[in-house]
Amino acid sequence: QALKTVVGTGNSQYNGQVPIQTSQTGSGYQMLDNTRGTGGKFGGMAITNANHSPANNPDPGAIYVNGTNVWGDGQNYNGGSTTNANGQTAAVNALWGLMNTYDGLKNALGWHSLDGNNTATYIAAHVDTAYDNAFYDDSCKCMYIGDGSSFYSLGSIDVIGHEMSHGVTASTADLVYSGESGGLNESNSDIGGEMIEAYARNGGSGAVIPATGNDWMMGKEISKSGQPLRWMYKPSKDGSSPDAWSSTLKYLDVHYSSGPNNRMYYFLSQGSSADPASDYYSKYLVKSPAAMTGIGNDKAYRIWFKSLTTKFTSTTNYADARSKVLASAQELYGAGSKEAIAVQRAYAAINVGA
Ligand code: ASN
Ligand code: ZN
Repeated sequence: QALKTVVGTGNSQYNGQVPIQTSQTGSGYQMLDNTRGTGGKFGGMAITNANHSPANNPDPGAIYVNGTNVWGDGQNYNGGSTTNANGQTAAVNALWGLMNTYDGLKNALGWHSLDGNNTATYIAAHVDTAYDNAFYDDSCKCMYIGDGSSFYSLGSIDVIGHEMSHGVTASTADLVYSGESGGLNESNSDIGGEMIEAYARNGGSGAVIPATGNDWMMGKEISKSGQPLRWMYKPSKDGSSPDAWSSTLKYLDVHYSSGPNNRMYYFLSQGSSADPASDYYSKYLVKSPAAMTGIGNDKAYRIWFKSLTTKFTSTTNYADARSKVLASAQELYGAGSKEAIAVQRAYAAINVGA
């Protein structure tokens, strides 16, 4: 019997009741969305149950099934069954996140699934036990999310957008995951996570990335402490990430060397007037807050995404990124455009100049 695509109801943990695209089988429903992507392991975008298989040798398990098309209880996973309503909630988070990520990339950027060729991907929920991480695995072009211990279940929209963005990087620039290129790889995922957050928060449709809706903090929702994983607007708030480029940036963990580029992107989109106490006006080339007017999420992401997918190479560093992001802005908006000037100022503000 051919699977019928239907819209179910998910009780998500971070976004209330959400519509989710599922399939009707002979006996019930499954978390297979065969409207988004083709091929891959399941022939469509899917959520599976890793059921605590170890993160260092994970088994994605089978697609989630249910007797009705209402899923999850909206509560954080409490360590019990991975298949009852409480266990399904992580799967609801994952499917809603994936649907929005897929739609944002396709409708706004014209990019199909993670590889641009519309290859279907999947997320395996409940990997490992009380696991405080989520990750992308290029060998399966898929993602795994843990239940968290010091975090809540790792299924917030920015985390899923982050992991899926690793898949885009892997099939395009393939930025080496160490040194400055590794920082740019991580920053691209933080940027993607935030832009998808803005997209999802505004209804998850339309051909532009909305100007507002994201919080410029990675993982705020999954945090039990109230502290996000990373602050894009001021990376040094984490105590480890620098706010500006220096020659020693390349020695840091990639989740810290991402900081300056995250801040560059924040300035590019939002301008710097939101942070007037910053030392950047005096220290670097930006002369005044008014000089650093942002160009908004949509244009910033178009410029960045074009650079990642058509110009960056595996060894692109901060200086190379600057020249390529500037070239993208010039190609998209013109050589002397305000968008191109904003790119120059945003990089100058993190100590990366011509
Ligand atoms: N959640 C982490 C990330 O996507 C996993 C890792 O360290 N690669 O960056
Ligand atoms: Zn990452």
